[in-house]
Amino acid sequence: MRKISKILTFALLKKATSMKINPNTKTEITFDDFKAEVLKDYKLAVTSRECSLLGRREVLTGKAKFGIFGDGKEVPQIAWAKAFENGDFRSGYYRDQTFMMAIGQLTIEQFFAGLYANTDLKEEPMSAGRQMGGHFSTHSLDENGHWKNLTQQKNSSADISPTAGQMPRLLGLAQASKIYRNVNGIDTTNFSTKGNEIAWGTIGNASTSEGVFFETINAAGVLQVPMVISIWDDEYGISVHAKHQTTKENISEILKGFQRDKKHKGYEIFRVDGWNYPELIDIYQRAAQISRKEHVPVMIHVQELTQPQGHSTSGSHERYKNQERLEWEAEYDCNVQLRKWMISNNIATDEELITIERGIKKSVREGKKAAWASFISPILSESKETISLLENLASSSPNGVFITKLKNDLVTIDEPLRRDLLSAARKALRYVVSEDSSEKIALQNWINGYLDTVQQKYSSHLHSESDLNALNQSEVLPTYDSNPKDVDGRVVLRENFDAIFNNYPEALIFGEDAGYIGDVNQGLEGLQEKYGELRVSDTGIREATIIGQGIGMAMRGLRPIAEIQYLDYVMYALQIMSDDLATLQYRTKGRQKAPLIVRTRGHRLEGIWHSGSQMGGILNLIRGIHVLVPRNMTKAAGFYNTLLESDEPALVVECLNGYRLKEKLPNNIGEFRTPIGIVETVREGDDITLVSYGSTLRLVEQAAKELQEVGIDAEIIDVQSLLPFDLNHDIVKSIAKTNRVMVIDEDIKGGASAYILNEILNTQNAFQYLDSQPKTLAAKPHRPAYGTDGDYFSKPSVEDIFEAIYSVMHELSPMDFPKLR
Ligand SMILES: Cc1ncc(C[n+]2csc(CCOP(=O)(O)OP(=O)(O)O)c2C)c(N)n1
Ligand SMILES: [Mg+2]
Repeated sequence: MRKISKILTFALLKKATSMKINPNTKTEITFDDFKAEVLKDYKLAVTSRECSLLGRREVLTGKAKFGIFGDGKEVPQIAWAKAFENGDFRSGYYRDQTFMMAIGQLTIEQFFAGLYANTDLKEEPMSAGRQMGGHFSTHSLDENGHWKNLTQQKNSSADISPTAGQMPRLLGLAQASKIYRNVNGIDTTNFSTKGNEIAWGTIGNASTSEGVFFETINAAGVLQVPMVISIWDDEYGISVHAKHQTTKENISEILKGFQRDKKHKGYEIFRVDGWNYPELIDIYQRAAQISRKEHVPVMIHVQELTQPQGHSTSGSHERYKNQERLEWEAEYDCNVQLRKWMISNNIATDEELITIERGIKKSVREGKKAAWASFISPILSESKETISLLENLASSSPNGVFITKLKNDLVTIDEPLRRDLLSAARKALRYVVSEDSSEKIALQNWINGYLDTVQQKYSSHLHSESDLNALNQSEVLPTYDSNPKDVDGRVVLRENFDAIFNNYPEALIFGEDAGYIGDVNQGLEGLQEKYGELRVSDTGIREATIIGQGIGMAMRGLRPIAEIQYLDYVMYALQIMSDDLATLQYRTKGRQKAPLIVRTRGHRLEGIWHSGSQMGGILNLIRGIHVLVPRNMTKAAGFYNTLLESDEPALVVECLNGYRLKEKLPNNIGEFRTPIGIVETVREGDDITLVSYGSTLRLVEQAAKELQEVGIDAEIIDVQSLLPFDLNHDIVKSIAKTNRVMVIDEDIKGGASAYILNEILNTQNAFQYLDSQPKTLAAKPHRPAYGTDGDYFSKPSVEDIFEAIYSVMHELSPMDFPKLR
């Protein structure tokens, strides 16, 4: 009875809040109301379970490719959903289908549409078939890519598959509430009601072994943000038992030190059995209250959960769970326990529940059928079209029998995929390659049109397609007084950041040493004092969660600038940039965005870990994020100004050795904008085109001066923006004039220089203009050694650049340019 009275208290509260009555007002509710609420919960638990069971069958019979489901975790998710309010955010993983159903964001049909990979966003709103089922999201953006009002809906950030990858972002989603509550002047309309929103995380027990889990837990404790993390503990991570995963086999036990006490801020930690419905409801209510009101992080360790069908469709758990465990799981299955509890508390009889369960089985089957029909029917009608085109072609071609065979093969496929249609149509064209007919033209047109449409279903939205995308931002040149001041480069940056924080109340910057001392190179000097510790902040040394803070806050309408102290340490953050930030627009088909600016500094300085230029790796891994490599601080400041007007994420690499170099101070600070994807010709010449970027560019400029002295006239192009690359194809225009090209950088050979050369040769078709072999000049394959000589013998020097270019000219004209050595 104690437990029931807690539930009644909860139900009272819920009624009171949903009726917008002061929750303190006592409102009588009847046992019938209470019963109805529990029955509703049970129905949802059974519906979700039926989806899992039927989902698995859909995979085993071949209709879907892979399935990973939320069976065995239904009841805690229902308890959680009761505490989840409008404006709140989820950052979770593939077990959360019941929760998504409970907040009204996943229907039976949508569940199956996800399994079938329906590419229609209306049918499959999670990712339009881009992600495997079980990866959930809600729409933060409308069809134009503009913010919806997130305070009036229940939100889920889009899941990713890497275990614990949801954790860094969770931190930022929670921190946004803290910013909205405490920073004045931000327009909160679409994003926050006084910072009352909780960011709710979920993670599997085994995934807590990941480094980013611990990093996030620590950071949220330090930051004191409204984050509630639920650990779904079923003792396993696929086949690997907790004894191999977690010290003492118990995550909340070992995290006890995070518990807050009278002297220290920290976490509130709860432990609860996942089959205990009343207890779960009580704990989730308490967790929400603490976190929402006090902005205290909460951890809920939900133990004794099960996996009725094993981990996923790719194996059976009987292989690694013993009989005793399997029997225990059958008994402590949370749905089974809820059912028992209902009967013993006179909420329903066994017979009533059997009737309910039967009804649910039927409706899930119907939902599944409807989902399949809406998946297959457009393809069937496209298939009819293909078949008729092939029939027409066959009847008009001497090779008709072969085409008819292709057509007949297609006809025999009852449930064709688009690949089947295209494959047949494209093969058929080969039989009529030397024929002329209107039927052939019709098929060609159909293939081209179909490819255009279908390709988009898979390839759109790598970047923002809204009117705010970065490429829509036009250039504004810096302007200068007649006698401009020469200042250190870092002063240009600092003045510009000052203007940014002044102009954009929602902008904030954080990173190691970014706060109190104003970053290691003083680009933020004095700005914490001016804008406060919440907007210009120091963080712990934890690159992955610095990025996570940025992703989460950007997803809630803020404009974070996450600082990674040195380019070399982007490596710690690269996984989350690659898996989460870079894929966000793509994996939601443009329904979520995180316009995060990642600021870092790199290239030549000293030693292995302070002069990295691992651009090739970065370029390969973060497609979806713009990669900008300004040659000086004015260019860098211009990039920040452009990015803040756009809705896209970017990595800006400032030149580490450029902060003390003199630059003229523009008089339109905060306003000038460096365009993205546009190269700049910094020196004109006729003999060879030199393509470079960042710190190396200064060396190339020096070499060009020296080359001029021996009669070689080099044109220099600063790429500035590696991703996107030279959208106007200006480099090929230069090569058309010089007929020679060399790409020079300080990455290893085969890294960014190879990427650049590929763009020049394959995208810009420069080969037709070349009179000499196109060349790259890059660094040695080892890491750069320390010291001036270390640099000289590791990366291209002015002499290396000079000689490389000279030797191209020597090959061309040995008489004019005799061998140097
Ligand atoms: C980084 C990474 N490593 C490995 C995997 C493969 N994998 C997927 S789920 C999983 C087990 C996760 O177990 P747990 O966190 O306990 O969640 P559960 O599935 O038990 O709910 C593994 C190893 C992955 N997705 N990501
Ligand atoms: Mg597990």
